[in-house]
Parts: sequence; structure tokens; C-alpha cells
Amino acid sequence: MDDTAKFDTIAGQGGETHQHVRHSGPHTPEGHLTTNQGIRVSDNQNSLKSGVRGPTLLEDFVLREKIFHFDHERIPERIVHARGSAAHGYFELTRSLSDITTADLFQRVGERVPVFVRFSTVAGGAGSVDTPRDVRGFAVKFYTQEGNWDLVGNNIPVFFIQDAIKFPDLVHAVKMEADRGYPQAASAHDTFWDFVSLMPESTHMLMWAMSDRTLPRAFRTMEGFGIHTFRFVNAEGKSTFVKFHWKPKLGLQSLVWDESLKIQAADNDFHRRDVFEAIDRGAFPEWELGVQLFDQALADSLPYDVLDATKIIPEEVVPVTIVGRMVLDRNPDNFFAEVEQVAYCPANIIPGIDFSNDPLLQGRLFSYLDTQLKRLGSTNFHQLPINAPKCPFQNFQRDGQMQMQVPRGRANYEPNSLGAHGEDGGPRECPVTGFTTVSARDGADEQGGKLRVRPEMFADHYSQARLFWKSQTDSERAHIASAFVFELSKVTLQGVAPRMVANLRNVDDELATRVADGLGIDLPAASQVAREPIDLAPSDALSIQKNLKPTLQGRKIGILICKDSDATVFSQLKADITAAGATPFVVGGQIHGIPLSDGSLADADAQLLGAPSQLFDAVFVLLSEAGTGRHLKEAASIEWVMNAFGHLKAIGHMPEAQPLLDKAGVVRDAGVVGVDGFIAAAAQRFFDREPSLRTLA
Ligand code: HDE
Repeated sequence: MDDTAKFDTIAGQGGETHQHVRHSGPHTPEGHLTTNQGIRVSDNQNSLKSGVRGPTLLEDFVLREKIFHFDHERIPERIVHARGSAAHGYFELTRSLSDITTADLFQRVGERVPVFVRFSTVAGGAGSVDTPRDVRGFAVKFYTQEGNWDLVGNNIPVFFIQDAIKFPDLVHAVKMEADRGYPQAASAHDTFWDFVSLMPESTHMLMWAMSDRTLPRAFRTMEGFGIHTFRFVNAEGKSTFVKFHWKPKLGLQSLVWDESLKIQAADNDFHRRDVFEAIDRGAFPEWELGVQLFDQALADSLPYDVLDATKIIPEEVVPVTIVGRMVLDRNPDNFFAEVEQVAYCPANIIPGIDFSNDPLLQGRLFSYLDTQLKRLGSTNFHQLPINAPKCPFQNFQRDGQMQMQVPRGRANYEPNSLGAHGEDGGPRECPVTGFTTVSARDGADEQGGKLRVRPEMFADHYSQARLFWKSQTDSERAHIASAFVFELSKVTLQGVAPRMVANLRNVDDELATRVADGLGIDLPAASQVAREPIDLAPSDALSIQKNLKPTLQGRKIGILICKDSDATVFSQLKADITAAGATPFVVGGQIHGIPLSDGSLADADAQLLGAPSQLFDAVFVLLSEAGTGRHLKEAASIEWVMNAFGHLKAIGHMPEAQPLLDKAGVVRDAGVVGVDGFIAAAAQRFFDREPSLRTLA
């Protein structure tokens, strides 16, 4: 048979013509298509039939094996954090912590450790959109020389609940409702608000969730937090409390709500695409790792409990010390094998780091290992390439489904004396360098006994919610209040919205009033508090807008061109944008061969209908006079400009394009500029513009 033939047309019986379709493959032995048993496949297009018109024969092992494997391609998606994207990279130590921890990766400045990082939304299924209002997962697997350490964090430093026993309730409440199967990837519905309004401990997290923290512009522009208090342990066995922070090199950036909704319509994969493309073009996402270090005496002096995952320690109280940087520089080769099969677990910890008694953390230590067995189907999931440590690992655990290792010899137990008989006795314990647990008692648990209780200070549910509110800019407060109004406006259960507003009165009366007014309900009395809230000093670190970096690095700038667009401005703009570290993205009525003012032909990166302005950080309207005339009759062009303005972005434009700006309702302000000044403007959002554009609560 001719291996290179693409099509053979065979004259069939009864005068019919049948296509016998074959694809050629490379001629190297490695290139041959085979079955999973290594048998070369001669025809991957046609099943084996009895006669030309069938039926298909059961004997066809090539067909059966292929369809059998396909039928089983899906594994259960993660019960939470189902939708995610991940990348490879490294962590590099910039400041040694050798006096504080023996953890190998924190010893020698300049040394690098490979990492695999997965970002995720929480509530939606694996095929849901990238930009709902939701918390984002930020899970890092460090492949250290002393084993794998997983720092499984989120982009918000607190959580909804204080005790793991409430997690199934929380997740049931936020996911699509049990009878109707909707809404997908949204917290704006009855059961979520019913639950959290009955759980005052959620209030602090709700403040974060209703802020723009849950609308990140990109994974590259969000912070990450380990949330819980952990411990570092040094060579003397002395332990120090630690909280982990990831700080994005590009600074914090978020979307505005209307923009995130419109992105859902334009590009479901907005965040996934952003991180993949950034790595592909060499703009490697980067974060600094910071630690807050403190001792028991400081913990005891705080008016909140450091074991309570609904509390932060403001950076102004315990500063964040930067100790390293993380760079993501390689995309996965295969989404399923790596991103789907990666199994994070907060219990994966290395010598020199230890857990605290945070009851949320303690529950997580069980959940992740358990869920991986369900998801990946075998206790041997740690042998998958993405999960396997990059240092040697050996023990006496044996067998199980999908065992990939072939242990030699008779030693599958210890102690044994096989070594004394000339055989391999297997590995031994390491009393000095092995992992040991800190025997510290975290101060508070001396009361003893087996109790289903919470420490007294956990009952303060409002002081830090108030601290968060006080730390925001006016614009951020308006976003928070409006988000509460939007979400609660979707609630149909009687009594839920007033109950939530009653809780908000304990945070701040002005917030509660704005939400009640936005909903059109009477302001309810404040709900009863279990512990009187206190006033804490505001913290600038909690605000996004106070931490924006006016940089063009990593941003994407849309340029709308047409026939006769100014060629000089076009090339200058592209050069300036690129030089500033951003990506110019050309949008046109057509994609190919657009004649510019000097007769040269330009190609667009996308057609106007496929590239609405919500996909860009700033836009430039590079239309000629005649082109502007045509675009005045084009709804997509008017929306392009109107939405850029509504999403508080810089709009650069040629004087000739002014009629289009007028038609789109653009009012000149500091963000509406000509060629000069565009690069500076494009690095910012113009929040001052917002009150004149939309009613905020
Ligand atoms: Fe998770 N969480 N979680 N979680 N979590 C999972 O493990 C759980 C919590 C976080 O990209 C699951 O592999 C419990 C806090 C991330 O693969 C599951 C509790 C924080 C990811 C699970 C929490 C997180 C998960 C589902 C309350 C921030 C995605 C699939 C005690 C510090 C990891 C899986 C990835 C995933 C349980 C609360 C972060 C079911 C019981 C707090 C980033 O095991």
C-alpha cells in the first residue's frame, strides 16, 4: 500500500463510487500511528465493514480501542475551582530566611525552584466564562529539593467561613441551584445570599467579593494570598508565624463591572488567553513573594485571632517582607495532562514549614487528598508527571490502580533485616532531616477537652469588614455598594435582602443606606452582634486604586484603522506602544490589505465585529475623514468608542474622527487625547469620569 496517498477512489460494486480516505504520515518509525498496543494502523479513516456498505464488524479492534478511549476521556471536574489555567515557571529567592526556616527553597539567594501555578474561578464549571464576579484561585506547586510544597491560595486574603465544616454548605449555596441547575458561575441568586446573610462571619469576605478584587483585569494583575497563618521553623526548632503574599509586578488592575459582562459576550477565554499569549510572546508574568512574620506575643496583642481565616493582619501592623520572585515562562504542553491532572494539596508541606491550628486549614488538609482520589481515580496520582516530586521519593507504599513504578526486591515492609542478608532493605527514616511537627500549642487551646466551639474572638464579624470599607477610595466604595445592589436585586426570597442590609449596618451605616436605597427597601435595624465591632486604622494596601501602577507594561491597545488612515501616525503609534511594553492590536473593517494614506497596505489583527473595545486597555481611533463618515453608520464602531469611554479607558483619536466620538457621546476629559499624550493616558483608567456616566449606589 502507498503510504503517501491521500485519497484512493475505488469503484465499488453496483456502480457506486466510494472514497477510501487515507492520510499520509511522516516516514520515520516514530511517526507511525499505532494502537495502544503498538500495532501500526493502516487506515484511520474507515472502520472495518462486512462489504462496502457494512455492517461494521465487532472484530475491528482499531475502532473499538479508539472509541473506548474516547468514551472515557472526561474525568470529574473539580467540585470547586473547576475552570482554570496554568503555567510553568520558577521561584527565585532574593532574601534568605535561613535564620527563620530550614525550608530548602528559602536558604540560598539566587537559587531557583521550578513551580507550576494554576489560576481558577471558584463557582463555575470547567466550561464556564473567565470573567464572572468571583474569587480567583492562586495555587502554586513548588518542586523543591526536599519535596513538593503546595501553597494553595486565593486572590483575596480572607474567606467566607471560619470552620471547614461549613464548606459544603457554602459551596452548595453558591453553585447553581439544586432544582433548576442555574445560574452558572454567579453568586447573584437566592441560595447564596440566603446562606451568607445567615452567616455574619461571611461579611468581611463579602466586602472583598463585592469589590473589584473579583473582577481582575488578568491573572497577571492580581495578588495572591495563602490566607491562613502558617509556621516557619528554624534549625533550633523555634517557630515563627507566617502569612504569604504574592504581589504582581504589573501592579493591581481590575475591570469595571459592565466591562466584565461585555467581555463574557466577546471572549469567554479572556483570562486564559491573556496568560497564554503573554507567555507565548515572552512577556512573562511575574510576582514578588512577601511574608508577614510575627511571633506568639504579637499574635496575642492583636484584637483578632490569627487563626481566624476571616481576618487579615494589615500590612501597616505587620509589614510584608519581600523574599523572592516568581516568573511564569512556559505554557503547558498539554492542557489535560498538566492543568487538569495537577493535584494541589495544602497538606503537601516541607521541613521548615508547618500548619497552624486554623480550623479552616485543618479541614482543608483532609479534603484535597480525598478529592484527588475521586477526580483522578487512583491513589497513585502522585506519579503523574505534573504531580511527581522532582526529587527522589521512595517508601513502602505499594500497588493500587495504575501503578507506574516497578519496585524491585522483597522489601515492602520495615523494619526489615534484608540488608544484613545482602538484599536491598529499602529506605529508612530520617530523624534529623525529616519532617517534624512543631509541638507548639498556638496559645489558645490550653482550655483542653474535646469541644465543638470557636474561640471567643472569632465572634467579631464586623471590625475588619469596616476596616476594608474605610480603606477604599470613593470610586471603590461606589463599586462595592453597587455590587451589593446588583446581587441582592436578583434575590427573590422575601427577607433575605433586608437581613443582609441589617448585617451591613454593623459595617457602616452609609453603606447600608446606599444599598437599601438602591434596592428601594426601608433601612432595617442593625442585626444583633455577637461581639461589639471596634474601629481599626484604615490600610491603603487593601485598595486597588491606591495601588495601581501607571504603566503600559502588559497592556493591550486597540487601534481602529480604515482606508486612508494616516500611515505615519499608524507606524509611530505601534512603535511607541511596543516600546512601552504593551501590545498594539489593529482592528479594521477588513482584515487584509487595507490601503493607508501613503499607499502602503496594512493588515488588521481582527475584524471590528470580533474585536470590540472591551478587549483592550485603551483604544486609538485612527480613522480618516472619509472612514469616519462610513463608521458613523456602523453600530459596532459607535459601540467601540462608547464602551471604551464607559469603561473609563483612554481614547486617543485623530481630529478627523471627532464626529464618531460625538456620536458615541464621548465628552472630552483627561483621558480623551490626540496622538500626543496617548501613551501616558493609556496607562491609566479615568475613574473620575464614572459618576457622569452611570448611576452608582
Ligand atoms: Fe479549596 N478546595 N477548600 N480553598 N481550593 C479545592 O481541591 C476546600 C479554600 C483552593 O487549581 C478542592 O483539587 C475546603 C480556601 C484553590 O487545582 C477541594 C475548604 C482557599 C483550589 C477544596 C476550602 C482555597 C481549591 C477542589 C474549606 C484559599 C484549586 C478540587 C475548609 C486559601 C486548586 C481540588 C487547583 C480546590 C476544598 C477553602 C483555595 C474540594 C474543604 C480558604 C486555589 O479539595
